[in-house]
Amino acid sequence: MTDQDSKRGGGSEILIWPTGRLDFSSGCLVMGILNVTPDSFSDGGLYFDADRAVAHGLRMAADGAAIIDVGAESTRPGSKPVPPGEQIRRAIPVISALAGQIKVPLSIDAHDVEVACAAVDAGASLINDITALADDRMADLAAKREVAVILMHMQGTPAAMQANPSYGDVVKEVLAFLLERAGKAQGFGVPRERVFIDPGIGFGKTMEHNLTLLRSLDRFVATGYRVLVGPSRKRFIGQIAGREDPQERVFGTAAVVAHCAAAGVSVVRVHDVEAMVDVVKVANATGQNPP
Ligand code: HH2
Repeated sequence: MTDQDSKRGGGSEILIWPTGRLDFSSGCLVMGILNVTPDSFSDGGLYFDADRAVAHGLRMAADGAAIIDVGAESTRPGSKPVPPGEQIRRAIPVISALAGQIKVPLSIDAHDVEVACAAVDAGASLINDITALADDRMADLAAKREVAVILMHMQGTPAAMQANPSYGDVVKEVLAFLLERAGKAQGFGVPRERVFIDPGIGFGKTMEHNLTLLRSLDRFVATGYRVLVGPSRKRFIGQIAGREDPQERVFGTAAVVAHCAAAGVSVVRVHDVEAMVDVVKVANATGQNPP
């Protein structure tokens, strides 16, 4: 492991696993968001049609996304669960089509094991689980099917998580939870380097909690696990910049993305791939973790 690796966490610069490959040698990478939903908080309905979703996925790959994260259920504050069968109906045709056309690893944003399993069958190489393997069957699936996992912290459930988020020490509690779940993943047989941890910006967190976590990213990176952060167009950015419309939060998102890259984060999950690929390239070159 080089010095640079230890700063960014996760071990060797190129991660190769049976179902995917990611090259971290230049620093932070961009994950493009593909929401095949009618109601996501910032792009709901735009890619609900499968053909439009596939076209957007191809566009993001051409724009430099290193991973494309397909989600079929909005988890915005106040959202209600979407039945697994409906998520499968939305996501799987899109994953199958993209898997047949591009080499960019695909991830499934799901916490239902049925959905994740169908996505892996269709060609997904990462499972992005906002419940961080709450379901043992998800941990077993990830291990047996040799995919990578993204473990996100959330306090409560999307329906009520923003009602009254409360922590004693937010960084300590989020870190302890993620380390426990990373241990669970490894206990089921997912190799350590295939485990990503994510503080879960906006998931049961006030603006102050989000900012405290973002200011403490070095402590997440220091765990040695690769860190993923999903700040894109989120409400705290709107509150700081005075932008009500999520689509107007692109510059604010860029500031957070540059901060993440400089802090040693391995992957940022974003909507605006073309712009954020530029941001990350420049931040990688000028920040604490130059190529
Ligand atoms: N944020 C969202 C969804 N999935 N996954 C991870 N690992 N980290 C995140 O921060 C994260 C996530 C919410 O954003 P979005 O998908 O744009 O909205 P919606 O849930 O309304 O579809």
